[in-house]
Amino acid sequence: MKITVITIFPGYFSSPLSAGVVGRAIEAGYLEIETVDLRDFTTGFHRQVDDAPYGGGAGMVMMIEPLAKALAPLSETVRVLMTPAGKPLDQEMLDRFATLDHLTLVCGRYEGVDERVVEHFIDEEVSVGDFVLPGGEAAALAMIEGIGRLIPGVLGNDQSIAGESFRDSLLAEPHYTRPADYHGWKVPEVLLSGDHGRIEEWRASQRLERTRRRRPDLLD
Ligand code: JCQ
Repeated sequence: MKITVITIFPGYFSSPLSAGVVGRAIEAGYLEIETVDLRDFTTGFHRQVDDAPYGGGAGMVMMIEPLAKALAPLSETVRVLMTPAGKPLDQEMLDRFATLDHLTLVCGRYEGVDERVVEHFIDEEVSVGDFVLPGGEAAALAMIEGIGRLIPGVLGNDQSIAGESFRDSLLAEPHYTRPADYHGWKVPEVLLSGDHGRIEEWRASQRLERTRRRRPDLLD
């Protein structure tokens, strides 16, 4: 799979994408990340990508010309704009994106992008949460990490993907490892019992109870 990222900060992605599961996925050739510097598509000495909004008001708007030039050759890909006004990202969307051959992520910033870019060059607008970032780079990185681990062969153990939070609309159960007693803080007895029926029953009830308390919206 290939992911093209359009950004004014192409260097932003190099260190996080060299680490961990996704770093290995890139090294092993499962995933290719191409960063495109939006300023390469500007004209003029100042390499300007933003301008004042028509109608007045605070802040700046990303101009159509550099984005149009960067996105035109990517019309065969699915083009996603990272924006707080987008559809909230969830595991189902990541599953779908992970099946694509080529995905393009556009990192928005300032007050937003000229709406004509969205109309003519963007397939989907995606948000990683109800908060505002200075730019879409961290949101794109979250997408890349979430997608990368789903590419067949990358994680090795499909069981760990099948059993995780959100896969069945439930939060994960609490986990424990050694020691069984840390200065008096004990691991739940059931996990030491060796009774796998009881253990799975306990885990299922913990997932349900946690979801009820923390994320009742997931149960609706
Ligand atoms: C992405 N959740 C938050 C900020 C405008 C395209 O327009 C804008 C993009 C940004 C950067 O992205 C986010 C974001 N998902 O803030 C303002």
